[in-house]
Amino acid sequence: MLNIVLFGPPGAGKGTQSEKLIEKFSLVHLSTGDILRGEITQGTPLGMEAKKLMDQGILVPDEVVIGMIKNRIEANASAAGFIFDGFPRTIAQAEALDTFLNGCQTPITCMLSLKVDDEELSRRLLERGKASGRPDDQDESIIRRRIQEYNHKTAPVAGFYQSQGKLVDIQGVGEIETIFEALSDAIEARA
Ligand code: B4P
Repeated sequence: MLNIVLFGPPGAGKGTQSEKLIEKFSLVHLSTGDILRGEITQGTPLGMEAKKLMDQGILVPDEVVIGMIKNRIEANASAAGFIFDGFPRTIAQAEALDTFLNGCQTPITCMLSLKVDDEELSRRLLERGKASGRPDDQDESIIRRRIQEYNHKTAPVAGFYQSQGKLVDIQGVGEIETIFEALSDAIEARA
């Protein structure tokens, strides 16, 4: 079973590359950002609470996203594997995921970390914001807040997987297809 964590700052290309990787490796895509936006669209109480934080560029509480991910893994028990996109985003989330997957005897295979500089991230997100209507992509101060949240709470998660020998850095600037090939090679080397 392949369990891949696709990691990187907001706008690094996680969603873009996940779409291609799930097709190539027949994996189930679990994006906490997409799941939360689904809750917002449906107007659920969880979605309403999450929206207040997401619109400001702040992370949603750990217990909310951990519960969502566990439910989705259990609902896809016969999957060939998962791509975790935008999760884990804190050390607490990473520890909870490890405990859960080790209990199922299906540990994380590797973390693929997309490296993109802050200037390029802002450019991509503002560009996406023009078409997507996502409130968190339309304002430079909110984008800066998201990158700050990443540097403060999420970047240390790379060290968590590095200490297990599972971290692989991938250049995230360049042609989408070239980055996809580098990610695919890294997965095949560990499959
Ligand atoms: P996400 O939905 O995960 O948002 P993201 O990080 O901005 O998306 P992503 O990184 O996948 O976008 P992509 O680069 O593919 O999270 C949104 C919010 O939800 C968070 O701020 C937080 O509040 C909350 N949340 C989610 N998960 C959480 C968790 N686990 N814990 C707590 N809170 C959580 O795309 C960006 C743009 O770049 C696209 O337009 C794309 O076309 C473009 N692009 C991609 N690759 C490119 C390339 N190589 N060259 C040029 N452009 C490229």
